[in-house]
Amino acid sequence: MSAGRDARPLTPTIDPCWLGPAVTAVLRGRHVSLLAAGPVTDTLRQELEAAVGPAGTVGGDLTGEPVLVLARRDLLPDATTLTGPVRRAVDAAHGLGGEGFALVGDGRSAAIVATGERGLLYGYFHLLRSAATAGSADALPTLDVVREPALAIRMINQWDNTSAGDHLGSVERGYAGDSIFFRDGRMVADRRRIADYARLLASVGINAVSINNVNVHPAAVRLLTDGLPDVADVARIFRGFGISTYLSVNFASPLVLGDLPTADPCDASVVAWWAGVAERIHREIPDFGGFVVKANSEGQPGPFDYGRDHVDGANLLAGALAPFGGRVFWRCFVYDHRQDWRDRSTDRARAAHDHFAALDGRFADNVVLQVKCGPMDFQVREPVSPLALAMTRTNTVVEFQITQEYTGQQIDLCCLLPQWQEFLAFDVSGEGGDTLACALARRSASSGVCAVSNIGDDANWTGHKLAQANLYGFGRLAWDPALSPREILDEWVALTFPDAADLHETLVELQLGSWSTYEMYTAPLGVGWMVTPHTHYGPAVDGYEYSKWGTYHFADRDGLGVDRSVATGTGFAGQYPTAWAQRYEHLETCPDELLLFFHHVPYLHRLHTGETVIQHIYDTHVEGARRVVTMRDLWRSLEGRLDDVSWTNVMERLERQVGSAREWRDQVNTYFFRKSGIPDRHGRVIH
Ligand code: GCV
Repeated sequence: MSAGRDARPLTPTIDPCWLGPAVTAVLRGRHVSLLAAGPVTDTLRQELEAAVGPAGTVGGDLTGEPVLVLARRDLLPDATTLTGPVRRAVDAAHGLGGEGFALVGDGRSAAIVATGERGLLYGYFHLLRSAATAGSADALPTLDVVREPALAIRMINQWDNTSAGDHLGSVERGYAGDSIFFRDGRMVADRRRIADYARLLASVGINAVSINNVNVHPAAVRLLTDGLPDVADVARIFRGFGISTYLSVNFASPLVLGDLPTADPCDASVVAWWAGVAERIHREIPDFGGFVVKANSEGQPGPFDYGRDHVDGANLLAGALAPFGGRVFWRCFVYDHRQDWRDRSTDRARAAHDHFAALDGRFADNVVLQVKCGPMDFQVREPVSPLALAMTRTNTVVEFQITQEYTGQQIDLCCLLPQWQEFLAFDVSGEGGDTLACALARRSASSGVCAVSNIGDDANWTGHKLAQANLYGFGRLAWDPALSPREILDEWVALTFPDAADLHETLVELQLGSWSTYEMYTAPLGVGWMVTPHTHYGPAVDGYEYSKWGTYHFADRDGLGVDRSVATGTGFAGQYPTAWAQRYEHLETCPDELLLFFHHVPYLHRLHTGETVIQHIYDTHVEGARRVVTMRDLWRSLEGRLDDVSWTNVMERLERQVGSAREWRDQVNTYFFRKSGIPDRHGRVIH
C-alpha cells in the first residue's frame, strides 16, 4: 500500500460544499490570536492563516488587540486581568468538557475559549456558521453562547472497498463515484481530498471515522499488516481535525492472513494474535480509535462459526484494544439471510433484539453496540429499533444511513433530516420522559450515533448537489439532536448558496418536503422493500417477495402488510416498552404511517384519516409523482439564479426523478389494482 503509484488525476474542480470562500470572508484582513498547542491547533492555525489572508495576522498571544481570540482556558492570564468578550468567554467556559466552547462576540471583536483544542476548532466553525446565517458576510456576529455536543460519539462509517473489483464496486452502496480513500487495492497517493473531507466532517462536529467497508473482503484484511503505514498517514490527517480513525476488521483475519488455523475467540492463540495486532497498530497510530465489526451477518464470519456468542467475539477484540484505549463497534445487524419465504414464523424485524437484548450488561466497557435505527434496513419508513431502546447497560450507537441506498440513491432528492430527527426525538418509554437522543447521551461516554457516508470522488462529493445537506445535517443533529430540520437547512443553505439569499426559502422548502414526497411515491404505510433486487433503485413490487432475505409485504387479493402483533403475528410488537407495544399491537392505535409494518389488513381497511388503504395507495402515489414534477418545474425556473454547475447537476437529477416517480406510481398502483380489483375512486388511468 505504498504512496506514489497512483496515476489517475483527481477531479480538477472540487466543490467546497458548505465551506466555500465566502464563509471565511468575515475574518479577511483581521488580526487573530490563537493560544493553544497540539495537532488540532496546527490545523486551526492553517485555517486561520488562510482565512485572514495576507492582510491579516495570526499571533500567539494577546498583544496588538486581536479582533478574534481563540484560547485554551488554562493558557490565558488570570481572568481578572481580561476584559471584553475574552473575559466573558473565560467565565462562560468554566466546567466545559474537551469538546465544548464558549463564544462571545460584540460585533467588533470575538473570543472563543475552550478547555481542549477540539473545542476551539468547533468554536471556530460555529463562528463561521453564525456569521453566514446572520447574512452579513464581513461583520463579526454579536453572540454569547456556550456549546457542548449532546452525544459523545459522532461517527461516520465509510463503506469503501480497497479495490473496485470488490463486491458492489469501489464504494458499497456508494452513489457519488469511487472511493476517495482506496484505488486498485491501495490507499490513494494524493490525500488532499481526504484532508478536505476531514475538514468538512470536523466543521459539523464529527469526531470518529471508520475508513473501510464493514464487508471486509480478503484484500482489505491487509490494512492490518502491509497497509498499516498508509492507514497511519490517513489517521494523522484526521487527527489534525480532531477525528479518531477506525478500521473495519474481518473476524476471521487470523485465518485469512494465514497465520492461524482458527479464529475461535476462546482460543488462546487467537487472543494473543489480536493482542499483537492491536499493539502493532498502536505503535503506528497512538490514538487509534479501534475496530468496527460486522460478524455473522450476511455471510461475514463471526463467533457463531465456533459455537461462541457475540459477547465472546466482541470481548475478544475489546480485550486486545483495551490497553491502548481503543473501542470495538460491534454491529447488531444480524439476521437470517437465508430464510425460506414459506416460513411465516421467522421475522427479520425481530432478529437484532432476539440476538442481543439478553446480552445486555455482559459486554466489556470498551464495546459499543452499533444498532441500525430501524429493525429492518434503512427503509424510507420504519419504527425505531426496539434494540436501541433495550440496551440500558451497554454502550450503544444508533446507526443511520446517509448514503441513499433505499431512498433514491442520490438521483432522487430525499432530505433525510426529518426522518433522523423523528428517530432521535422518539419517546423511549412511550409515556413521556427521555427521547432516544437523551437516553443515548445519558447511557455512557461511549454512546451516540454513527452513519454510513454518502460521499465519493465525484466533483461535488455526493453525486446530487443537494444531497450534501444530508451529510451536513447528520453532523449537526449528532452534535445537537434538538435542532429542527428547518434550523439545520437554514444554516446549510446560507453556507452553501451565499449568493442566493433571495432563494433561501425556496431551497429550504424543496429539501424539507422531499422525504415525505419520496415516501408517497414509493412505499405505502411502512410496508417497504418493493425495490429492484440487488441494486435497490426503482420499483419491483414482488422483487423480494419470494426471496431468502426476509423482506415481504404478503399482498394477496384480500389485503397486505405484515402481522407483527403479539396476538396473531410474529410478536415483534412485544419487543417494545409496554406503552409502545400496546400502541403498535392494535389497529385502533397503530399510527397510519406504520400500519403495514405491524399489521396485515384488507384493502378496504380505514385509516385514521378516514381513507381506505387501497385509495390511500392510489392517492399518495399519484400525488407523490405530481410533486416531483412540481419540484422539477420549480428548479427549471431557477436557471441563471444559481451557479450553473449546481443548477445543471440538480436539473439532470430531477429529470431522472420524474421518470422514476412515474415508474413507481404506475407499477405500484397497477399491481394493487390487479391484486385487489378495487377501482380508483377518482377514475384515473391505472394500467
Ligand atoms: C455493507 C444492507 C446493504 C449492504 C450492507 C448491509 C450492512 O444489507 O444492502 O450492502 O453491507 O446493509 O449494513 O452491513
